Amino acid sequence: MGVVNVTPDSFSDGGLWLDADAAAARGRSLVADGADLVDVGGESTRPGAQRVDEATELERVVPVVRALARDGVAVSVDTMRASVAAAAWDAGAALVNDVSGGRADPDMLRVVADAGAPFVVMHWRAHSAAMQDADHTHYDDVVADVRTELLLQVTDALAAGVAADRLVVDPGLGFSKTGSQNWEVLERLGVFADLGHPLLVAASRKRFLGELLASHDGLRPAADRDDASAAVSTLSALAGAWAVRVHEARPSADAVRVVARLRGSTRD
Ligand code: PMM
Repeated sequence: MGVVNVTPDSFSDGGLWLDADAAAARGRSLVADGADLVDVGGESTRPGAQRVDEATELERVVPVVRALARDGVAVSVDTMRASVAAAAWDAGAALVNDVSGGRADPDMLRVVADAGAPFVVMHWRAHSAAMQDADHTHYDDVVADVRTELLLQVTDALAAGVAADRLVVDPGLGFSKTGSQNWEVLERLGVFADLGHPLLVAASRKRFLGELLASHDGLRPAADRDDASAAVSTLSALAGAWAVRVHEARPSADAVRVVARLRGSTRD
């Protein structure tokens, strides 16, 4: 899953793809580099980010989804808003990726269920402005607690009528998690791969990688975290992930192919 953030302020690629034509071109180039899906988002969820209004989000996302879908690209829409999910679905999106896993908008699960859309349920506790507060990053055991809370979100999605075979789960690296909590989740990814739904892992360019790679100049800048991101893609694939969400597709697409070859799911 390649990322196109149509935002001025995403930490990873903010401002690069604000123009719809540039964003669609970026999506096509991610596909050329090996992405099977392109994730289009119009709202930054970086820690501390304020919400964008609905009209702006629609204006950013829908033309890009439509252009890519028209070209035959499988598009996921990264949104917490039911109205944006519905408009993107109508414009040809193939999947709804909601970082709140149905928690932020009371209409989201119904819209997804009615559309019959595949749906990513990400572990989520709070909006970006508050998600890194001490009370939102407290866990007794981060892996066990995230698993329990994610299963509750899955239960709610099923109760709202989303079909079990349409659900993808995601532990939400960096969302209400400290750096060391992200590493604990990565160490035990198998717990999430065993939940009975495809697993999506989204570590690409995140701060905990910048911290790992920091030098005396400070954090490694976001755009220089792609090698480490591909390393996480390798370990995610080894742990049984269905997809990895990344900003540069080729290193991760190659890593996934290496793992698939070792696992015997591809042949020479
Ligand atoms: N992270 C971001 C955005 N969307 N979607 C899913 N499913 N999982 C994530 O962890 C996730 C996401 C934030 O990263 P970005 O600003 O680079 O897009």
